[in-house]
Amino acid sequence: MDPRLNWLRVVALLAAVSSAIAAEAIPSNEDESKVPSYTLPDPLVFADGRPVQDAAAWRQRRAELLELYRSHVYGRTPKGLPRPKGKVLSTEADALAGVAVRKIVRVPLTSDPKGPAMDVLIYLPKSAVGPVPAFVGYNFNGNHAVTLDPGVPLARSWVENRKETGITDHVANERSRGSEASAWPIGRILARGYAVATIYYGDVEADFDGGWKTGLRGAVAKEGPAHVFAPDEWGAIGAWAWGLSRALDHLETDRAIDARHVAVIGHSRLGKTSLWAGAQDERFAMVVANESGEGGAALARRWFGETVWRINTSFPHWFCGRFKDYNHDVPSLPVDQHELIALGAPRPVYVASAEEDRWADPRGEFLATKHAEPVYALLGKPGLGVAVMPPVNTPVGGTLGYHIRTGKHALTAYDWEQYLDFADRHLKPAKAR
Ligand code: GTR
Repeated sequence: MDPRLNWLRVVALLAAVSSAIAAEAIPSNEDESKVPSYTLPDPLVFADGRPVQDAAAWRQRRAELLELYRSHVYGRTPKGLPRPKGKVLSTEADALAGVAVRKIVRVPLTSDPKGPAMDVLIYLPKSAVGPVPAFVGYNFNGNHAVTLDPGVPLARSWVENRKETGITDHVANERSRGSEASAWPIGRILARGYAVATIYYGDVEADFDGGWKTGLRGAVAKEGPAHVFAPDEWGAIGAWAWGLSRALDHLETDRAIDARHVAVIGHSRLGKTSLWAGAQDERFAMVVANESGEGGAALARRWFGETVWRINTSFPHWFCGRFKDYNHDVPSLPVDQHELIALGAPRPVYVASAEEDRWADPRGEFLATKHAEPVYALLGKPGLGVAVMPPVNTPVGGTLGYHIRTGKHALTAYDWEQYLDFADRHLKPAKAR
């Protein structure tokens, strides 16, 4: 036989083996003893090895890190996107049994009047005497799901079918009204002196692979739904993060809101989104990531809970194409998530976990926050103030905050109480506390 044929066989066999390895699932792990040793990239060392020794150098390193996140993890937001003004659709001076002012604002996301637009639901404490600090964040099921307030219209965009909401045809219905209210204790937030603004994330892009075709990313792509994404173009998290900044643009125009003191908050995939929004847009005065897990606050290099392979396989639309190159090679990622938290510096960032939410890797979330501390220290800010992970239900922190509470994966009243306390320390003038 022609010896070249044998060589061809060997090459073909090697190719088959390597693609089999590449396709191999990286299962989740919930055994701490199996977590491999790893070396984290140092946020205070430039890619070329120079140390970051002062605040001015940190600004440059910050730009370098943002660029790494854009090209390897979340993708790049297209330049020069239009930012049309929001339009107040309605104002109710006597909402929520008289304790709130409710506003509903439609913010177009493109210059096409028929293009995607998001509805921002705002509640302000009626008793406020001046502009109030605010929390802004996405909800999962529609603005009507965060409250029983009948004045909030049902979401107009595609919604997930869920048993709890009784939705079976991707169209919001009355039964789903209030279904997410436990994650949004609006009365309590207002009573503590904050406004709350929330948006249905599906207004920006429906959360499924292909949802982009009818969302913001499809609307701004030159070829529309026929667009083929380059490896560093934005994923859904990038698009959602962009929407949060557009919500802040609107809040800046509302005199009832102290727009210099707005916290961006999100749970789970929306916590990943709030971290990325806060990293890019320094107008957010505080960032809260509730149980944001893989691709959020959890260290990717720890093999615990969800893996990079797993998240890219289950949710191929969330991150940029290049992130998939790391499915089987996480140690080569040029960043890890402590650096995403550090991009919040010197602003307050709160990361939270839940004991039973092992999928999100609570220890990995704590450690990422801990490893962001050197950047805060360089900028003269206290970090967590603890050396080891605190016990459950014991919030800790200075400019970085952290807690792990008992219970499951959810945004709860307990979590909000900690965020409100943290916000009192960071977003309110001392005399107002
Ligand atoms: C899970 C996903 C997590 C987290 C969560 C959520 O299925 O694996 O990364 O984002 O969804 O958003 O609730």
